[in-house]
Amino acid sequence: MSTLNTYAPSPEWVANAHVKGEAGYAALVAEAEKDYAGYWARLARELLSWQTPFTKTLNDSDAPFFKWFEDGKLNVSYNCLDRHVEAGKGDKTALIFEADDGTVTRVTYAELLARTSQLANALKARGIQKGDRVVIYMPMSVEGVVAMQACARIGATHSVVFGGFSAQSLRDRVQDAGAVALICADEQQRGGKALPLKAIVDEALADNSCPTLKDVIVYQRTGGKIGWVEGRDLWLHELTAAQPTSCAPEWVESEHPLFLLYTSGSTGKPKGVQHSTGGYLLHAALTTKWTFDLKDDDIFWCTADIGWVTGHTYITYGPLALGGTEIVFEGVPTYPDAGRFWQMIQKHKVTIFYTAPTAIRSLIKAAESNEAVHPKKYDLSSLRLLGSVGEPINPAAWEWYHQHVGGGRCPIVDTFWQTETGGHMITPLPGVTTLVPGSCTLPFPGITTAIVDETGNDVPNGQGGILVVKKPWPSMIRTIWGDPERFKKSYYPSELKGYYLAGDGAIRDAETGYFTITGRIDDVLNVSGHRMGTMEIESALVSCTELVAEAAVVGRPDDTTGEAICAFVVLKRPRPSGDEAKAIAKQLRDHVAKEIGPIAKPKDIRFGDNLPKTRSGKIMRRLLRSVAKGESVTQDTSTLENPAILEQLGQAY
Ligand code: 6R9
Repeated sequence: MSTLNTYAPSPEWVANAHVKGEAGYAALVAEAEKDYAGYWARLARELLSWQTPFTKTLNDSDAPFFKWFEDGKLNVSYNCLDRHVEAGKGDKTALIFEADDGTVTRVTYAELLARTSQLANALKARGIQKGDRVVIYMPMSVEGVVAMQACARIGATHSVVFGGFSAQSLRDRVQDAGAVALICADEQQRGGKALPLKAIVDEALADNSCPTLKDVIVYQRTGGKIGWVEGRDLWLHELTAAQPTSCAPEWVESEHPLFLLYTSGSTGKPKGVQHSTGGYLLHAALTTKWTFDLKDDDIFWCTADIGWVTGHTYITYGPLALGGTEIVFEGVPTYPDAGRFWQMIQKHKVTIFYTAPTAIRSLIKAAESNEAVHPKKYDLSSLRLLGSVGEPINPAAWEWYHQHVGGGRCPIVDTFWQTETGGHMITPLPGVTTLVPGSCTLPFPGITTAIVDETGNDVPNGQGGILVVKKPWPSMIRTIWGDPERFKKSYYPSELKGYYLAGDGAIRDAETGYFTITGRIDDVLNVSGHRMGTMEIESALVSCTELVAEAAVVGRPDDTTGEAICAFVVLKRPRPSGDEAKAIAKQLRDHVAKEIGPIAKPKDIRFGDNLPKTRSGKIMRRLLRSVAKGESVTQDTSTLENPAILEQLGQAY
């Protein structure tokens, strides 16, 4: 670590942050150590408004199905909207929406509450009630946030599906969740283009493939031409127009499922990660307050999509729970040019900016080849804090972000967390932590992350191992929707002493104890910060039955996207080469895009007459990873049944 720069917080930061200095951090950690439940109970009372106060904090009698604040009742939308209006902040801007074409719309807390209430009333009028599941397939929009808040208001459990997922992926999620309604837009506007959403919904629902689903509610974004199914499809504006702008919130138990969010695991089938109401909202609010140091006059911008967990916690819930002002951006970082982020920070005087390393790396590339989109061409002096999420940030990108975006003055919080954890787990706090580029530093106060070996024993600092969380925490995943056994097996394997298994490897610095994440230890890839299971992509490839006999997918390092997807494919016809191989590779990519979504398209496709296998028939994935990286294979190939295959795999298309 000595070769890297370190950055201590300035005295101003230590003096003014919500958590002040190492002493402030140590006091919180000590409080949590002394009385774990008491610590979280105190924070839950301070940060959230409860309709029925809880008297029990943590129930671990049915571990690993932990319950938090279980006899308390609250409503998330009340906490995010009403209470700020009641406190006289109705005229404060909640959302600053910037459309793809640059048009800006501001929405106050009072307006957001009115719109949420109207949609909540409309959903109730359609018979949707507490516990029903509603799928949301929306672009980045005020309406997307409203849809999530409206579900929360009536106690319906939402499941947002990212707008880049295919009809097949959408259908799987609607079916698995047993959704009764789907809220979508006619189209989404991104990068100057209108892209279909409703047409994909129609395809997903064709042939009555989702019998639980009764209503499709359509937000008119572009006015593009769409198909219409009478008796099923409804315009959002028609449904809400006549609805009253007030709607009594449904008070739900703290453990009531606020949302399901599907994410990739080691098997082919995505898992519906189920989150709670009270515990989730507590950590969303608390981490927004302490990690981002959100204050009343901040302009906060998280660039994630609401289709991912980052958009849930740090757009729809955390900043609103604290009554903050935030940006919601419809477009893409490269339109009309790669200066869009910097231009928007300048225009809206953004103070806190949270994005992904992959975006930073691609904007570095763009800035290096075109001065005009370099951040130095913009006035970014409003910024006071930067954040990173989704994948490890390499020190070079960190330094560039720090110097060129943060002007050397803004701390960077490199936040490690997962869909399953609900909010930040390991992260610097800006008024506390001396930063080291590439390290997510230390656990959030109260979070008990540790590094252990395969049997759950602590490994010493300086030695890598498996990242676990020793104690349950309020915003943890509650179960996998419909599959509690898979929940236990995936996250609480018996050999790990009851610790939560994150699925990442990590190492702690021998001197500082700082954590560095070394990457997934399972078959999950991280491409541009998007999680994808290798098995999912393999199943998509082999579902192209007319062409593909067998497929194996691995990741390899990529300068821009972090990891890139490499597919090894055995065709049902002779191994192609040249133009034919290129054409087939394109066909396969298109097929994967159709099955899962464009984000899952393999970057490299390599064809072989077979895959390298052991004599017992196991695909040698370690070897494939070396081939994908372009390394000369130094591993022992003596167990390889067909060594000649290796040469065939040398060419990537
Ligand atoms: C929030 C989110 C989770 C996986 C996680 C890890 C990787 C996320 C990271 C990071 C290193 C960070 N990851 N943040 N790795 N440093 N700051 O991204 O959730 O989509 O579920 O992905 O992403 O591998 O296990 P999710």
